[in-house]
Amino acid sequence: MAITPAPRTASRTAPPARHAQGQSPALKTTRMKQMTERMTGSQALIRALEEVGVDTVFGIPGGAILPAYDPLFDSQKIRHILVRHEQGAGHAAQGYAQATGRVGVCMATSGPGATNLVTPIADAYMDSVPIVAITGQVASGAIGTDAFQEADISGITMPITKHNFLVTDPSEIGRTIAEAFHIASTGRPGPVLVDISKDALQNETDFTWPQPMQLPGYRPVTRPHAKQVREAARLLVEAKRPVLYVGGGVLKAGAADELRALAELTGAPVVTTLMAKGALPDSHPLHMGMPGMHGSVGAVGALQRSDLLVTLGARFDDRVTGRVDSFAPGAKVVHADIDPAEISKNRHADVPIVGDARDVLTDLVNAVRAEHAAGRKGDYEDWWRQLNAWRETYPLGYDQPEDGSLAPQYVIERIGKVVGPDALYVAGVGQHQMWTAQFIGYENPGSFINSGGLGTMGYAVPAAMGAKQGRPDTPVWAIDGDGCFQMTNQELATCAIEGIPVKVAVINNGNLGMIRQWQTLFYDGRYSNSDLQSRRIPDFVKLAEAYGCVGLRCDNAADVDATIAKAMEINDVPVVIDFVVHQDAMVWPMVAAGTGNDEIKIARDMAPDWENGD
Ligand SMILES: Cc1ncc(C[n+]2csc(CCOP(=O)(O)OP(=O)(O)O)c2C)c(N)n1
Ligand SMILES: [Mg+2]
Repeated sequence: MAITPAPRTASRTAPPARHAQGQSPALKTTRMKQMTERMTGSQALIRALEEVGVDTVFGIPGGAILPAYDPLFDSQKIRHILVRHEQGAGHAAQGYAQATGRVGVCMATSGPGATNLVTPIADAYMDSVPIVAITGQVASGAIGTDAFQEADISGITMPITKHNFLVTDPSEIGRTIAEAFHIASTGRPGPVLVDISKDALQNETDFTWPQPMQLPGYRPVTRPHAKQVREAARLLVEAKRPVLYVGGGVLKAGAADELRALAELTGAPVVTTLMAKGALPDSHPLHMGMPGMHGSVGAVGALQRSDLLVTLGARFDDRVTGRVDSFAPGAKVVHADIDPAEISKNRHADVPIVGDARDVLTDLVNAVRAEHAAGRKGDYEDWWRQLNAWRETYPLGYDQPEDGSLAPQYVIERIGKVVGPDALYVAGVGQHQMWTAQFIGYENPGSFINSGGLGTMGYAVPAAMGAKQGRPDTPVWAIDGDGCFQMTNQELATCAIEGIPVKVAVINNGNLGMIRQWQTLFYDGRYSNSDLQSRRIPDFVKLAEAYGCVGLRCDNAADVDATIAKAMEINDVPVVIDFVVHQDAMVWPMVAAGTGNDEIKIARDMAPDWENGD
């Protein structure tokens, strides 16, 4: 096999490179002597997981996977974290993967255990997160008979996994694990499911390691085409209004340093999507902010008026483009992505580049240098005059509630300031997620973890647990909504018992706030089923205490900093802060769903004056 991902050295601030596990065991075969030992399929599974470097598995046992839990009990290398719901195991594996750059692992039994993993698997697929999900399956002879706890999980997850396996022969377990980790972590990362029948776990086999992989059709292209890169560099120096449109692929490739080098070399403005926050420090002068539905006017305006989008590891998601037919109408497009299927999927690429973002950026920097050496340099002065005018006229901001109650944006802004940029921030889905993207201030790559593509409520607590398990020395703050928190807060029990001291700031507006915002704007204020009354029930402080955590409450601006500081002092148990905030705060700016980016509003019925600064 010739699948050799370019070895990476982690940059100072980036999470460790993502190939720590599953390093081409096939290649080692030629150099190392194979060892063979007689053992059960279950023992083979645990041994293979140890061999690929797994140190943590999140899961819950059940009948079909039970054989695997027996040798797992003896493993000196793998810590199993017993979660309270399999969805928690899946999101924890995602959080672990996002925080460390390594493959996250979750495990569940057949039927309901496996189907509870469907949401995190779909989430990992949408956000290209490398996880391996291991599920028990009913015995091979019973497959297809509607046996107790049978669900066709490989069929169910076919469209939401990068690849999946059904293993019924114990001799295939080792190789399958090697392949699963390799596929999850190379090329465009993603979830891989390994479903193993109970008899395959119970029966004996000759376990050999290393295992030669059999993936003849799988050869991700990582090296970009030199001619395409030169063409991109030529367009960049000729452009008058270029934008570096940066997506999560840049973070996954550990390419933040290379991005900064390209930005500073060219002087081109940068926008970072929700999945790319921190790829360039928010404070960097070339950073125009986040584009999209709740992006800054400067970032959205930059894309709309651009004459060249240099798209790096981004996928023209509808939340970024708005109506795609009116998106960046005057721009040529350079589109670099590791996944050829992304290129020209939503927007035609004039210059397609298939490759790893880090390699693309390195080559692009060299190609631009060559252009400069030949006397061709971009002149973006007029462009910056316009960009700066937008930035100065329409900074991100918010109003303080008139009744003296707490502004949710203020709480989040203060968490960012008091806790600082070296922490990891994990968000749920809703208004609080958008404010967490807008108001924390990210200075480091990988410091914001959230569910971007699928938008899964309930993501934050278990993902924060996984992130903290992966990076125990880093403070991990979940910023969650009261609605989201009620979906997965049972993992606080896991955190308390397993010694994973996350902080959870519940932005408690009492409502499904994002739903309420849409009902205010588009449904005449008819608040159908969006009022959770969660400032009354449940009592989040008591709930936290019931779970063995410290519970704090804060409902006024004067106490916000002290409450955050108090939470920072507690590091032996998880802390939950119930921030009781105003229910009518809204996320601005906003591009309403189904409209074009030019119709962005900075407040209700208020549009920016685009010509400002011309
Ligand atoms: C699992 C799931 N169900 C429903 C939704 C639709 N949805 C998106 S945001 C939202 C409200 C979230 O409420 P809360 O967690 O309180 O956050 P807030 O918007 O109030 O900050 C809902 C219901 C979703 N994204 N995910
Ligand atoms: Mg809410």
